[in-house]
Amino acid sequence: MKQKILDLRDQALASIKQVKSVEHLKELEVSLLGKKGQLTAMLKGLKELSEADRRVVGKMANDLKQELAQTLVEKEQGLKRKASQSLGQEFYDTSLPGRTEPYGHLHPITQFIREIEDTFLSLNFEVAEGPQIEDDYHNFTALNIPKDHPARDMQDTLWCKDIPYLLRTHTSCVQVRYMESHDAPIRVVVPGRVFRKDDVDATHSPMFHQFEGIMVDTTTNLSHLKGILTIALRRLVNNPQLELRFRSGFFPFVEPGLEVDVTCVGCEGKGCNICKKTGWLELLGCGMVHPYVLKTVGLDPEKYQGFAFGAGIERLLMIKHKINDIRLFYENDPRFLEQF
Ligand code: FA5
Repeated sequence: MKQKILDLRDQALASIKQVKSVEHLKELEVSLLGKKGQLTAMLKGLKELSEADRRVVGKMANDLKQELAQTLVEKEQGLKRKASQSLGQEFYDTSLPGRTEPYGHLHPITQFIREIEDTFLSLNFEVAEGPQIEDDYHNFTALNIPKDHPARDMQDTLWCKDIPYLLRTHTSCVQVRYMESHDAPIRVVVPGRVFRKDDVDATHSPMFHQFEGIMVDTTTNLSHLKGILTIALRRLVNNPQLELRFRSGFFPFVEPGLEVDVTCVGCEGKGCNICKKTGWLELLGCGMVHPYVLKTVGLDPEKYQGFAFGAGIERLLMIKHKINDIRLFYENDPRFLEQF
């Protein structure tokens, strides 16, 4: 019996080695290990042996059964691998549904900058941009904020190390650059990134975006400023009833100067943490361009006058979509971004 098992092992392993297709392998498996297979027949014959022989021979037969089963599995994998290699490519199932990549889209701030540009283009403004790394002259001095003037403290500045440049604290420096290189009449809007050493909270970030508007002509006046701002802001937040509050404010580069607030998104004007209990959110600074600035850029203040404004883009988007924390714009959480 022992010899028979050894013979069967030699013959089975040799046959498995010679098989060339999975179909033949399956037939061989049945003839060896199936219900009527050779090894199964041998196992049935064990009962005729003495108990001592049965233990030894039984173990040999069971070991062989395991060895053959393992060899058959490996042979099958080898045959399949060879078949797919001979096709010259990995096997793939053409009936599976196709995989699609998730689509990306523009960040909500970029989308909104484009809406701002479209809105002002439709009001006959041009779009301009300027450098984010600025010099002291364009960010401060030309805007009537000389060195050591306390108004410099209104915008805590990030200065470059060892070189006389700074990260622009507002987009107003592009007013100066634009007027230096263009004659009146001027109508231009300037969206862009600005930087301040501000602490972070629900409505403040050290990096944020502003859009600056400037219009200069011989008769441009405050009523034009109020009209243009009201039309543009209502259109941008998609709310024809948006309430604007104009109150006086100080900026050295405008005279008179104004600040514009809109109803708080968090509480609809009742007072909450976002608006520091005032019911209003500060949105922008504006006013009539100071004669000093006009003179500095080479425009005659006796002939020309104009308005300028500078608004926080994130603040306006927060108002539009009732977003109560500015930090959401910078965290890049897809659950937030996918809503735009
Ligand atoms: C200015 O930056 C002036 N350059 C605006 C101006 C332009 C006045 C032209 C007159 C004529 P202010 O510092 O107030 O002003 O900032 C303007 C707006 O930017 C604010 O009303 C607010 O909406 C937004 N803002 C200011 N600081 C932050 C901040 N840290 N995070 C987010 N938004 C801010």
